[in-house]
Amino acid sequence: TVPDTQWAQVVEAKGGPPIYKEIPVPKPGPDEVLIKIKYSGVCHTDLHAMNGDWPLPLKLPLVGGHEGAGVVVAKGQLAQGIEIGDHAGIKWLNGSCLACEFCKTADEPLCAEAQLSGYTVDGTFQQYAIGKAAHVTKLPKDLAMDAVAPILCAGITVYKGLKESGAKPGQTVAIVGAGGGLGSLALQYAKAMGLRVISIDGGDEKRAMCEQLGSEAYVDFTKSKDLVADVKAATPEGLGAHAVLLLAVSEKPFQQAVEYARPRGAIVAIGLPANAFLKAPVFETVVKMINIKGSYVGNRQDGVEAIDFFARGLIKAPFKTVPLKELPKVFELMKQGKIAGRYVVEIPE
Ligand code: 8ID
Ligand code: ZN
Ligand code: ZN
Repeated sequence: TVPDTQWAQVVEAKGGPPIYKEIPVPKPGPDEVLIKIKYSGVCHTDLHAMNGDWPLPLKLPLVGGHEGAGVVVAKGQLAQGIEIGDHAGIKWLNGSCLACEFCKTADEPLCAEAQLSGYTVDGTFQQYAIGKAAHVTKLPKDLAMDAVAPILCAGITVYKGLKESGAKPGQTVAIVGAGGGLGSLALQYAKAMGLRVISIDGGDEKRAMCEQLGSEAYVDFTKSKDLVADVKAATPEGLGAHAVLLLAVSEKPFQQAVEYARPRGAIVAIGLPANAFLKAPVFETVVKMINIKGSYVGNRQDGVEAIDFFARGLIKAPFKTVPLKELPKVFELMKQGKIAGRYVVEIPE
């Protein structure tokens, strides 16, 4: 049976920290399910949310978290396609109208009415979380819930970003921020999709992780004297990368990527550093026919496909697990850029 109260990490004011406290268990509406969360990944987006980094209004007080894996324990009368006892994941996109042009054409992340887990509605840093039945991702029961949790945002997002890049098997993708949560998964998806990877990040711990995950080269942005030359030198014939995935929480790479993209290359902006701008020289962008675009999470089918890659054993990214209580420590490490891969919080029983 579902209790009336539960433990949660609650952001009560902009800037945080989250407060570990007891709050009421929410009740699912007609088209919603209630999920008992077992594990939740910690995405840098959760830190941006707490700090109010973006020009998008935030719910306060807020339970953050949007990479939650658990078990369905209650559902509304109109919740279809999912049953009590099913394993399911809550993603960043908690719900959308399902009726607008974007929803009707499989672009539901672009829906003007989109509800966002751990941002406009409470998320997965609590024992019981709500998701719209149409948007939660069913998880095969044999999947480890700790390892699968980061797929629900980081995995889906980088998988979609790689598809949006148009890079083809055998081509080279430069992953900027490869040592972080999205980056470590991007490396795995890229490899599974037949791409060759150059990693860009800082420090030897991240170097070791990237190489272990199959990166062909690692350029350390904290040490390189000429980052553009070093990245180009690592690409076939020194011509530059066919695709660049920008995952860093820093503006500089967003203003540099055109220089090491190959002619006809694609630059996909995914990271969301506060107050940052993309900048590119018009001349080089034109004469190299560079394609610059943004990519935002993924639709429901991207979620199904990203989980399927994981279920087939193709995605094995490192993660560390700590109890939900220790979320503030994870945010502290994240702020300092000290996390190689992902942290997952274990939600108490
Ligand atoms: O749908 C989307 N577009 C989406 C979905 C999910 C997350 C966007 N995001 C955004 C997050 O909000 C965040 O801004 O993607 C960004 C990365 O999220 P993350 O992977 O969860 O963050 P992280 O684990 O802290 O990794 C960031 C990495 O960037 C490196 C850091 O060292 C770290 O490993 N980095 C930085 I900061 N500056 C760099 C630089 N100049 C850099 N790497 C290379 N060059
Ligand atoms: Zn996220
Ligand atoms: Zn819509």
